[in-house]
Amino acid sequence: MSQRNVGTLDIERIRSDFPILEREFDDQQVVYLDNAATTQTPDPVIDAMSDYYRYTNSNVHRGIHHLSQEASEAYERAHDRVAEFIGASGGREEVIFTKNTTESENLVAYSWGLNELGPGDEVVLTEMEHHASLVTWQQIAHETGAEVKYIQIDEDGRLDMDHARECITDDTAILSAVHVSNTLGTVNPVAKLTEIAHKHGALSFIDGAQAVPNRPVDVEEIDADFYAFSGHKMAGPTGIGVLYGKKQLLEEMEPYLYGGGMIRKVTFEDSTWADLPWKFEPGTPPIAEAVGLEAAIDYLEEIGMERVQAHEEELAEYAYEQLKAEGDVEIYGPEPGPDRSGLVGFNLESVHAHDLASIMNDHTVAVRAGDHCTQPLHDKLGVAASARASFYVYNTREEIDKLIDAIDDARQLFA
Ligand code: 7TS
Repeated sequence: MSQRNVGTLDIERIRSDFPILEREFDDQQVVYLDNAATTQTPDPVIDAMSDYYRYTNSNVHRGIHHLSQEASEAYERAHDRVAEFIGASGGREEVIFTKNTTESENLVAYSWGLNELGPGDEVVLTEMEHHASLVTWQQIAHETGAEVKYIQIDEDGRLDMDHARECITDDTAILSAVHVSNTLGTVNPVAKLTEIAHKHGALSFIDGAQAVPNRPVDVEEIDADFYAFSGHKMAGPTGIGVLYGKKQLLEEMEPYLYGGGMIRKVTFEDSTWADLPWKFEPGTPPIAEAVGLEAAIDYLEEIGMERVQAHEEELAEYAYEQLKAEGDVEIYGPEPGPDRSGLVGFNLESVHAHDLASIMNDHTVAVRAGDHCTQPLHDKLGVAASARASFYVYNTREEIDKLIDAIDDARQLFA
């Protein structure tokens, strides 16, 4: 990639790395504003993965032959690269590759939660949790007799921190909080929440699926015990997610998936486990995806995570202002500022979110409509669904103008 502009992003250069953005439907170029669901993949990531399949493909776990050694090295190195990217000083031992954020949540819930929780224990979530965390902890609580509590949100879609202090008590075993809400765009004070949890001897699990893609994240600054995210939301491939965990905790935890690759010694009677992180990575892992994730990190770091964040915040602010100026659009989440990320959830008064998304699709504007896997939060907002525009490094103000045109069209059609 060429040298980028300092301060702002060289958007044309970046867009040229994403061939999919040139796609047209009905002679209109696609306007992709569904990045919170999944981001697009730049050429360097696609190339890294296709080169892997062309020239290196082999199974890992340190086979004797050259190809397996090369594949193993690439796979292991990707763990180091992720550790460095999120500030995990324990290196690869603190980075487990999973399928996605959801699996990372399940790993901790089953491996730690099922063994550690019992009646009298409390799991504290927020009202803005994604189902990945909410449903998972709910089920573990049902199975163990633990109780789930929710930190409320205020009218602006921020966490009520006084309520957080009430909810987190000495009975709290774990706090599981979303770093950035995929529905409200709220950026939560996860370091503060973690500090409160730790004061009460509880662990903290942070869902960073919507944070790691668009802002610098340092898991040790947050002091999170666990932190999870997905490759496909950060210019990387599907099929790979990350669970960061503090080494000592991971060492103490039992695996919850068993099989080859995660063992040290197996007899007919019993088995012992491999070292971290392999203890939690049974079977053939996502090797090409790990190579792709490393390439995605290289790509984002070359742009600079501060600039990724600044670009998204600028677009979110522009979208927020434009939507507000419409007069009949209800916008969810905080006003633009440091605690709002690069996505905007909204509803047009007279039009159902699904109809709105369908009209937008007629304009080749891709947004998401639905409950965004936050049904209880939508219940609280008093709506069944919302529309959501979410931005990434390649989006422009002109694309937001097209979103607004589509809204104007929808209003006329349904008037
Ligand atoms: N946590 C948050 C905050 C998310 O936004 C998502 C996905 C997940 C967890 C689960 O990630 P996965 O990679 O395991 O699927 N969110 C969305 C969304 O907002 N629209 O589609 C997926």
